[in-house]
Amino acid sequence: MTSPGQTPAAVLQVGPLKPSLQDTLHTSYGASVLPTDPAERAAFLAAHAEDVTVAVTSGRTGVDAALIDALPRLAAIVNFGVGYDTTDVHAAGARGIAVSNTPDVLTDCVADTAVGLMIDTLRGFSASDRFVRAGRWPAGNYPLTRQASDTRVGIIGLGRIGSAIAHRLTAFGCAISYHNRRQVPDSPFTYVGSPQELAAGVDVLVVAAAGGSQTRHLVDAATLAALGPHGYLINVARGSVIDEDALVAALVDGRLAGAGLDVFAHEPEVPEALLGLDNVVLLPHVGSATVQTRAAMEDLTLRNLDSFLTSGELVTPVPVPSGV
Ligand code: 8YV
Repeated sequence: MTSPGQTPAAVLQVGPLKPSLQDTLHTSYGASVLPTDPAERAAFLAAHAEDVTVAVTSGRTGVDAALIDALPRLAAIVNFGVGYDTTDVHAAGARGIAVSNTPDVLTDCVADTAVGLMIDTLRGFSASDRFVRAGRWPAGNYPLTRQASDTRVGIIGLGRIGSAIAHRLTAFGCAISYHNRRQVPDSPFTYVGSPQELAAGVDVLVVAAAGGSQTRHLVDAATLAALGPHGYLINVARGSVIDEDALVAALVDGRLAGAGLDVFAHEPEVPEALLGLDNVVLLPHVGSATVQTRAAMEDLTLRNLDSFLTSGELVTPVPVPSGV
């Protein structure tokens, strides 16, 4: 069904979304779905490109420069997810296209995931669960693990999520330091000038920085070497922030004590070499994946869409570099 005043393809769904969100987009906004097959996509764009004014997407798919180019009347990109690194904000900015995301509503769940991953990785809960299920307990106790409380934790990216992680870990008696694009004014946590320097002084390095070209491989081989054979790496941000090849090599060679990873460089692919390692916890990008948080993200996505369609303003716009 199409709302009055909307052309059939005014709202375009780009990539898969939460099923209830897809249904609402289709039934209440008359949204079309951009085909994935190249020939079908070309035919769709030939017929409807002129009509599309708003694209709704997620961090998984995003709207790239080629698609922005192909949609001459596109005015807004509404992103389900706080991370929008798959959308080309420079191309959007150059055309004056506004972009929104879903900040705040997922902060608690992603921070919970980081802390849970950290404890699981250091204490080996997932691995010891496998140990019990494999019937290995009667043959002897599970090996001793690493205490999580009272560790020194370095956080890369002290934004909303990084700060929520820091506050949680403060209650665990952890000493928190951080590296960020800019030092955070009045932060109770210790600022360190580079990822490598941060890694050298902590037991656990937690990555909570935004993805994208500016943070690509911020955690490189040298930073992993600084973290060292007794150090642990936790990543709830984007796989691109870490040099994944260097990480896999360090874990396989025993140059890192362990890693807890919710995100990967080429999702849903996970490096084969990690699958057999018990000092690594692997999650399928579930940081925000609770019923409550995903409902809140869906609600905020629709509020952005409604607001843009009625007033031309987004509720939670992201900073888009201006083209002029
Ligand atoms: C979602 C996320 O899984 O918000 C983000 O940036 O990574 C997750 O909450 C993702 O956006 C869904 O595509």
